[in-house]
Amino acid sequence: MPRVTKATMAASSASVEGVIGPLGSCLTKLGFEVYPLKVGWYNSVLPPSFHLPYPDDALAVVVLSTPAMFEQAFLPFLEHSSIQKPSDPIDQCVRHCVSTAVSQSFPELKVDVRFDYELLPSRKPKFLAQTAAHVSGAAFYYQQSDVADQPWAERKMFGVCVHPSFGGWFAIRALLVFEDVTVGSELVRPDPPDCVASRGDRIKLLEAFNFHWQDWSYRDIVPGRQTYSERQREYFSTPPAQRLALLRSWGLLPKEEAQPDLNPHEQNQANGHG
Ligand code: B12
Repeated sequence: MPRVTKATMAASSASVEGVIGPLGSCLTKLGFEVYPLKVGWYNSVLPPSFHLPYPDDALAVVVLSTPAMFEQAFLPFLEHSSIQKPSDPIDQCVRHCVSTAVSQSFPELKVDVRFDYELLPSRKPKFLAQTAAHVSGAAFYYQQSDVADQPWAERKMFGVCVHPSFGGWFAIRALLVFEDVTVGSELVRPDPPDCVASRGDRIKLLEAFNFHWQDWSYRDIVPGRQTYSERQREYFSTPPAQRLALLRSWGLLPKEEAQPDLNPHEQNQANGHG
């Protein structure tokens, strides 16, 4: 396992590769992707109430789960770890994978690890996952304002990110901020691939995400290189309260595991973080 210390970080003049390399080598094989960004790119598109409290040139990394995460990380995690009540099993797996990768690769660095489901005391999300994915170049965030002559009158439409390889078959899981790592002009802000370019397709995407998200058609707005397996689809289409029973029926949990309390995102939607 490659380890990065403050000393090696200084020697490599805090290279982005010095962070992305070790993180990627831990997390890619588990079905995650990692994308670097500068805190300033994120803060510059958000109002102060959502800002990360770090300098503009601090390095951050956004972590996505791809369709492979379910088979490569989640199912093995269930076999080797015991699920802790009350939190969601996928959240526990992601936390385990990301925290292990960070502590093993960067034992001496201060890293602020924020997960998609975590809230601040103000009840705001700890980071806006879609904004982070967009400014890192990982996945274009299609928002209402990206549609000219909107057909929805005054209605608020939630935006959605589309990944160039996985369409909507992915999730945005975590943001890591490397407080000790300052990045200079070597990191250039990439434009995310605009894979839903026409007004008509953007309308179709936002309507699918807002009005029919349960049928998952928004995920197929562009053809994905890989989508969720049958088993993964069955898991995510099962209401969260019944997922432990499903895992038990697959023989992946001992019989006596109790039901989890659900996080607010899941309570509202009864759907989970698929
Ligand atoms: C709260 C929440 C919900 C709430 C409210 C939704 C919302 N968007 O507000 C509810 C419960 C309704 C919900 C539902 C769902 N959600 Co939800 N949800 C979240 C959560 C936790 C926070 C979103 C939030 O509060 N945003 C705050 C608002 C104000 O942000 P905003 O609208 O983006 O506005 C900001 C930007 O516009 C930015 N901005 C301004 N100008 C510019 C310019 C640029 C260029 C950029 C980039 C940004 C930018 O400034 C604004 C803030 O001032 C995120 C995870 C996370 N931590 O971010 C997941 C998340 C958005 N949800 C997700 C999903 C998939 C869903 C569901 C399909 C259910 C599911 N889990 O399968 C449904 C579908 C939505 C629907 N039709 O109801 C995914 C979306 C993935 C994607 N591909 O985009 C996320 C990212 C979770 C994840 N782990 O991947 N969700």
